[in-house]
Amino acid sequence: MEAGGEIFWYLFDIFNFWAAIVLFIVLVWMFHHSLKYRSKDGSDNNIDDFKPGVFPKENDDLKMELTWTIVPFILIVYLTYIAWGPIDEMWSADPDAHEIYVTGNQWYWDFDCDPFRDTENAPESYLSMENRSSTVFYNANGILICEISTIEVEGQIKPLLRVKADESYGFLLTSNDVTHAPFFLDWGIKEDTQPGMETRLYYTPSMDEIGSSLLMCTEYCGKDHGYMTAVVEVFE
Ligand SMILES: [Cu+2]
Repeated sequence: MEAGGEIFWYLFDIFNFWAAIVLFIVLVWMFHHSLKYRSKDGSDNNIDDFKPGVFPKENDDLKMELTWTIVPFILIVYLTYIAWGPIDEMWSADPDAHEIYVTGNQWYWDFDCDPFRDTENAPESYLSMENRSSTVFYNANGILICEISTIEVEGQIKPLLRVKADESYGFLLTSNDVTHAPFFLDWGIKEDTQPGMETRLYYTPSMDEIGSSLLMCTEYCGKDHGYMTAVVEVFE
């Protein structure tokens, strides 16, 4: 399974590309100057006659100062701008997404597959469904979309959330006590959960992400924060 999704790898490549270019320029500059301006044995090593605390005005170069201020500034603004891409993607509401409720508690996660749990105007056909449940959801064609159970991880029972590849999901997040933050480790997305407030996260797991991965709490929430994990499984 390849973690992170398409947009993550796109950013990873661009950041590496610019990091390599900046590193190359810095190294060439550094070695060139280290060798070119090296003092020779026996030569006067204060050839420019520098005095402590006095800036040598004749060495001033406004053009150069502006260049090394403006060029990195433009690069940083550009990288910051494209880094918003994943945030934009995971916050873009998809009206057709299957909704899954996620509630943080000290110190466990509650998942709920019932897409109309908190909605009074759920369609009549849905409310009358016999097999309506908070732990399993089938779409109108009877295809399994969401399933919640438990799994044993290193001797502890953890929640297991199963979702289908290539289906769009909207995670509706809240908390019953303090701030938590589910981090879908292999999808590279996370968002805070707040008591009395609903936050959202949208994601479509791909076929490349079939398999199990970890969900961790990434907002320190007390004694057992480190054990506040769950398993997320993407199936075909
Ligand atoms: Cu926590």
